[in-house]
Amino acid sequence: MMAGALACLLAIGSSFAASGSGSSGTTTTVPTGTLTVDRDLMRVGNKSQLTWNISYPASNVTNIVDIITPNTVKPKQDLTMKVRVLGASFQESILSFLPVEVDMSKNNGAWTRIFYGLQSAVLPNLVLSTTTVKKGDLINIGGRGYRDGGWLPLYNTASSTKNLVMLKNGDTVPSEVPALNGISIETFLKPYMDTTTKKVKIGDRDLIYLMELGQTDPNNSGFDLQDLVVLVTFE
Ligand SMILES: [Ca+2]
Repeated sequence: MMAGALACLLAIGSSFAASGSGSSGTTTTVPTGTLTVDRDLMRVGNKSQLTWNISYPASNVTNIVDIITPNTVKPKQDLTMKVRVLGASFQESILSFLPVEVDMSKNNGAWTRIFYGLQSAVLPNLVLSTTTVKKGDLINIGGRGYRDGGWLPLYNTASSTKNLVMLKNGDTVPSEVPALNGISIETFLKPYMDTTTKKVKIGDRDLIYLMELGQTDPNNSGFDLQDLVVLVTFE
């Protein structure tokens, strides 16, 4: 009886190990956990109680990159980084859009422009930048808007600011984003937010950057973190 139970446990353990290591690449970790039996010895005819406690590895972008506070990305391995702009809804009025810029910096070097233009120039499926990043590189993303003849501040992941929020799959959408009430969320943001659970819906190798370009006061109704939205994917 006891020998049969043990053989069963070993078989379960090895099948978990096989599926864990074979799924995708080198970063997947094997599920871990414990199976316990409620007694060491048993008479024939009695039943034992098995307790299961298994943790499956979270499929998450932090398996392949570290996040250095505030929001600098540091790859754990060599990767290809692709940048898309999902939306650039920086507006002067309801009908008049203003230009925005998206910049990238590697290893604290100069900012390089990835995108410049209006919402009408945004093609969310188009990869605007494909960059090879190496293990240990420091990757920062920034954005700014152009208004009244000049550039507003460049909000970026290297400095602490409420104007830029970087989120991964499953993160809770910040309360400033109108996804929380589901009314004034921008159409371009809808596919990436679950308005019921208030969580981010992106791939497990993606990061989404939400930027407020025009307002500086989070309590202002115009502070909605959807003036500029960028999606970064690591492959
Ligand atoms: Ca805004």
